[in-house]
Amino acid sequence: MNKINRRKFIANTAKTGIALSAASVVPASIFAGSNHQAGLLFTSFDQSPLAYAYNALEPVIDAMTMEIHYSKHAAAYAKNAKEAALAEHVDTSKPIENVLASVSKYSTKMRNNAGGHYNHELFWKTFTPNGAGKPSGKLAAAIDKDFGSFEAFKTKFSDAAKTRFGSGWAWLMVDGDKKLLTASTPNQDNPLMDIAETKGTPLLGLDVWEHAYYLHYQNRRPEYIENWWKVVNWDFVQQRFDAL
Ligand code: MN3
Repeated sequence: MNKINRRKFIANTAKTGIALSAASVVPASIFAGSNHQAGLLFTSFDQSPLAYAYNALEPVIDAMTMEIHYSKHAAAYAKNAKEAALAEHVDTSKPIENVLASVSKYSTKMRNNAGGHYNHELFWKTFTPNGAGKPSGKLAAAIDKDFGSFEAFKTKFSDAAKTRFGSGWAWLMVDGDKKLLTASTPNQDNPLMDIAETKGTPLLGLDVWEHAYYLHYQNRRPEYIENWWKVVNWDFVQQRFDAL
């Protein structure tokens, strides 16, 4: 299924009320091929290397937080997701998105760790030391259309991140009609999961677990959120949007 047909299929599927994520309709051969968009839309069970140094995002995110977050927390999600996959007969050569789309059929260990692994793999890619501060092009136009303005979107997203009680994530996502939405999910859940209240494909996620900010910001989650905008890799977010 090519990109256009896939988009139509997803849109039609959404209209008929059948819940299917983009990933679940994509054959594994696309993921495994050489000319694919694995880094954009599909996620391996393996942890990818970081594209920048642990200290590259300072002062917004300090080096020690990055190191512990990537090499301990996120590494553990990846390891445990693989363990769960082995125990639950999941083919780890296929994108993890397939598991997320039917996560209700799997164990709590799978939900927490496959979710955690996916969320962090996306998270690392949405950072850059040289953030443009805001999107441009088609994504900027879509944000204006669906939220009114970039500032209105920022407020809505930041509110979702600030008001998530306990641990979780805030999301910018698209639904089957490519409409942009914000949402927040508890723990390591995400909008690809069949159990999610608001379903869609995440473009950008913000980790608001204390392990993501406590060393530097302590209890000041709003300050972490406000500073985080400075290191968002809008080029990457736009590429994801364009690839859907
Ligand atoms: Mn985290």
